[in-house]
Amino acid sequence: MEWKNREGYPDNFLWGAATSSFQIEGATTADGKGLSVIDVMEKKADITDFSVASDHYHHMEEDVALMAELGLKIYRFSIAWTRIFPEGNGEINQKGVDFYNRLIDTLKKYDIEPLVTMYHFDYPQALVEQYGGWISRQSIDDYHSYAAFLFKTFGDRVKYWLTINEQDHVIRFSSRLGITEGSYIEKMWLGYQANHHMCVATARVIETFHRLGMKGKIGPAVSYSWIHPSSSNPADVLASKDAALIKNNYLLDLHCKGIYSKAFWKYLEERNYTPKINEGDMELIRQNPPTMIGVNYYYSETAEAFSANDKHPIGYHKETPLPTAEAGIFKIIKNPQLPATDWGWEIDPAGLRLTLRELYERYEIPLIITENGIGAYDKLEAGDVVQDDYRIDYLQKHIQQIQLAMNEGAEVFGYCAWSFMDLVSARNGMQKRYGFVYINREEFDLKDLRRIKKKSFNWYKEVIRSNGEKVWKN
Ligand code: BGP
Repeated sequence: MEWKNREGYPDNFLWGAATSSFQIEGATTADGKGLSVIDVMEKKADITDFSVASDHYHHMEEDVALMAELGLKIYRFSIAWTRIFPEGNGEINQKGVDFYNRLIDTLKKYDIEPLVTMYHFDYPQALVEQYGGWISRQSIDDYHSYAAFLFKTFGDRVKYWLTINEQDHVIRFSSRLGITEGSYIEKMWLGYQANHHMCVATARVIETFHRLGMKGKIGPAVSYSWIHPSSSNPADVLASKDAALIKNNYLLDLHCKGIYSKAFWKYLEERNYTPKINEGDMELIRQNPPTMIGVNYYYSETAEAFSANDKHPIGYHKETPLPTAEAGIFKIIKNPQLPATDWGWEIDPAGLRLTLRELYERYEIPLIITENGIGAYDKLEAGDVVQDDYRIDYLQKHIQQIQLAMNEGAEVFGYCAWSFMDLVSARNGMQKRYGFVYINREEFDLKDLRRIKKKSFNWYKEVIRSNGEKVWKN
């Protein structure tokens, strides 16, 4: 719809930016930290010097001062489980606890609300070695003990908690579960078992959150790409709906409604992916829905129908990290209407508006955008200048669409751009930069790790100062 009148952002809207521990902290083995599955994986991949990342561990005060200069109201970061429990369970590492206490206190000093992700891909490697990690039910207890410790230790200052980041990605990238062997089908089945355990674990953690009388909000951070049909052919429309179910909606149906929808369960059955569900699991999940949903949105996708045939029977898939095709359901194709980033992610601000409306209409739970941004090959020019106009353009158009979705009834209470500073991309090393702050290093040449404000830094500062009005002006 187009509107004659536009309502502004509410005064208490939480303008923010996000990062995650393994992507910025570095210091992967400092002060007693244990190894995570990501540490092990990145070491093998060897595409960047990951052990230093943006060296936030040693620049924390300087980085938070820059956040304050930017005017952030909220900062999303994750706690590295293995800094707190190096083995995933058992002994606590006080130095890890001290680091996050310092970070939270520094944020509070500047009146920046901490938004804590408890687990952002960096699962303790030791738990994989002890019992297979998330594929064992034991994982539920260990995640719960870790989360309860965080509530008791930091809950006096932290109001907003994200349980698990992008659970769907964790199960589809089997290396993030610590699984290195097995066929695609075996890995998918294990993934859905892990997925079930994560849902039960999340519900237990939310139950404890309420039992401890914690103030604030809690919920998962999900990745969501809006899925358009490739044409008005009803077969393509059905393909887009089914793709949305399998890639996105199944997970929030579980977290928010406590159900495996009928179509999704049949999908799992036909592929032999069905997880083992214990008595009481679904009831526990149903009784403990999240009180907020974190939305990570970068791009939309476009699906067309993909009929099963002899060559591609039902269950066929390409061996790609995320499903881009499943015979008998859908195939993701390029959308000729949309521009794309250097990595082929299709830029679609209206897709974010559609996502927010869809999620709020489906679940009626308050939303916060926990990631949104553009990865690019930024160039540092003479005089410490980074002219990232493409980033300003991307963020401006997305922030406009959020406001429109809110005008149309979606309850959104905050926005965290990805990312506050340059960090190691989850898949593409340091060359793919996202931040408002440039970190002066290359993949292996660590240079001086100097912090440099990009053009987008000053622009976003003005967005926050004007409570969003800036995005409607050039
Ligand atoms: C999300 C992750 C982030 C971040 C982002 C961008 O999936 O939650 O950690 O990395 O995607 O992805 P990438 O770094 O692969 O460009």
